[in-house]
Amino acid sequence: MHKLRIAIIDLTTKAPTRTLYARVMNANLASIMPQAIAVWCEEEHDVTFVCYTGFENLVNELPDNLDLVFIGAFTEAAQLAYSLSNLFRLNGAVTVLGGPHARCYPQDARQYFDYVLGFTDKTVIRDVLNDCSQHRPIGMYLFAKQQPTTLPGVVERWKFIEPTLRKSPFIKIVPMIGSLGCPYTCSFCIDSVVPYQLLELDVIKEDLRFLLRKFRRPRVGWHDPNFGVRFNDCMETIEEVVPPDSIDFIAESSLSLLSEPHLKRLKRNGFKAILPGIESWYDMGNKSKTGAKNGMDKVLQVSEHVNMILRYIPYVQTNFVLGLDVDEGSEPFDLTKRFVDMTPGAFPAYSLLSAFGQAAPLNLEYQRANRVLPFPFHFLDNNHAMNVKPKNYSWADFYDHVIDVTKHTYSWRSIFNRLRANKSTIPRWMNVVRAVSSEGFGRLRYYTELRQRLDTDVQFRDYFEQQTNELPQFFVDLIRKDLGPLWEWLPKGALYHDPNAYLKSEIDKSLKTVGISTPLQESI
Ligand code: B12
Ligand code: SF4
Repeated sequence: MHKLRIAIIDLTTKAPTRTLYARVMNANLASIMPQAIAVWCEEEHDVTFVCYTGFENLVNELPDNLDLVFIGAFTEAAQLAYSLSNLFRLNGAVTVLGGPHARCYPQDARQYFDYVLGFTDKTVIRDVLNDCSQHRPIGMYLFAKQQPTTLPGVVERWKFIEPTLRKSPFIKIVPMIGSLGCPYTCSFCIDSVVPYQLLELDVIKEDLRFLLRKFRRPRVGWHDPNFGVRFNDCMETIEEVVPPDSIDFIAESSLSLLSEPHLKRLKRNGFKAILPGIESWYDMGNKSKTGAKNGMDKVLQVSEHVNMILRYIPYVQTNFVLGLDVDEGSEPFDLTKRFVDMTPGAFPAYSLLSAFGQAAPLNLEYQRANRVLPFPFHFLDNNHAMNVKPKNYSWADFYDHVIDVTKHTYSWRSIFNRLRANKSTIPRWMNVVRAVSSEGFGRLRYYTELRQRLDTDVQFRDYFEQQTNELPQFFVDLIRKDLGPLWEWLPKGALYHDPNAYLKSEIDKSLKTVGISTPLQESI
């Protein structure tokens, strides 16, 4: 096989940007897989790797005679990825999409890429490299049967991590991963059906030793879907090679794993930020270790628990999902407000219920009930659109409640309470910045605008009520503005997708197993 000229692009943002927050943070959102794929490709080919943070001019940064371009994208970056694929294909390259968007919406992505990859291991990548040919108009969908059992560690990925972190002026977070999948089964989550597996502990040890040599005080962000499921194994690994509290660690973990003895050990080992998911006051009791407790009882228990976590870990972000089917009336929102008041040190992060294509089996239920709206992918970042019609609220009611809880959370009173409750400098000011930036004040402005339009803009309301599929001009204008010069490369039709593609592909699969040929056979 001749040497291929390969580009690998990791999209950490959905559009070009110039904001200060993006300058400071976007390089810290880099994914592990694009770096891993770069390691695998470089064994035999020429690789140019770019982590796109919204500031780069990709045409200038990449060679112009590329054979193959890999793009890693979240769904929010799908329109950006489609534009880039179009541009590279016109310049003669073959294109490959991987990452959350490819896993969730393969049917749609195949229209714009030659290959779309689901679970990806070295064999899948080798298959792409060996074939490396155009597949148009419909790309090939390739996937491994399961998550990879091994991934290149920091030492091997360093060549790609270093230039990425150079883009971040102050905070530099090295991405690491110790496990894949999750033993819990939260119905809305992409990992609810992926078996838990620990990755090689020896690789992790070697990586941690390496980072201690590279930095005076390294910062590591664990990308495990749920860090610490095999708690003793993870902590023993760290304790064996890292002197107490000499690396700052950040991790997403569930409340059920954060008992007081575990927190003492996390503190001793330098864990500085933890992001537990609370999700709902009426559901997911096993995850938060609240069992059958619901409503105010759960608020009391979780608040006490989070306040205890804050005695050991300086930065805590609590994650909530708004609009779940178990929610009804103002109570869930009022309870969240109570929680914010009772737990002033934690930063609450809200996600609007989103059905990311075929991420979770639960999405089939939404699609069967015709509750999934075709909002362009660009808005599917858990905030700019909720693509599942709420079960127990009208849209206007729902947004009234969302505005209410957002106002309360980012009020000056709550900002001040958070500032007072936190003692360390970075957490204190990080919380203030997040509240007054696009995340707090910005979202409030955006939700207020949506809410007003629901009253005043007929086309807008009809779209939300599924009376029309024609995208309101408001959304088209936002995407055009965000994409800037890349709008020109957005393929025709790429603002629209079939919100029920997952359901159709499942029906097709079941028809195939009984031997009936249907016009849907070309879909996955
Ligand atoms: C760690 C994590 C983060 C971290 C790190 C992000 C990062 N860049 O990797 C942080 C906290 C920064 C983060 C932020 C966000 N996240 Co997040 N995050 C996760 C989490 C928990 C684990 C993902 C992970 O790394 N898994 C380990 C890797 C190895 O496995 P994998 O993701 O399954 O990837 C496999 C394949 O997809 C493929 N692959 C992956 N990438 C690539 C790239 C290429 C080029 C190729 C070929 C293949 C490939 O190979 C892997 C092995 O099989 C998942 C939930 C979950 N349980 O998976 C959510 C998840 C990915 N996040 C999600 C979202 C929505 C977000 C945010 C938009 C949230 C927000 N509102 O800010 C931001 C976006 C950040 C950004 N643009 O970079 C969604 C994505 C849904 C979607 N379709 O887009 C998920 C699925 C959670 C959910 N809601 O269900 N996240
Ligand atoms: S605990 Fe977290 S990672 Fe595990 S299934 Fe639930 S939401 Fe997903």
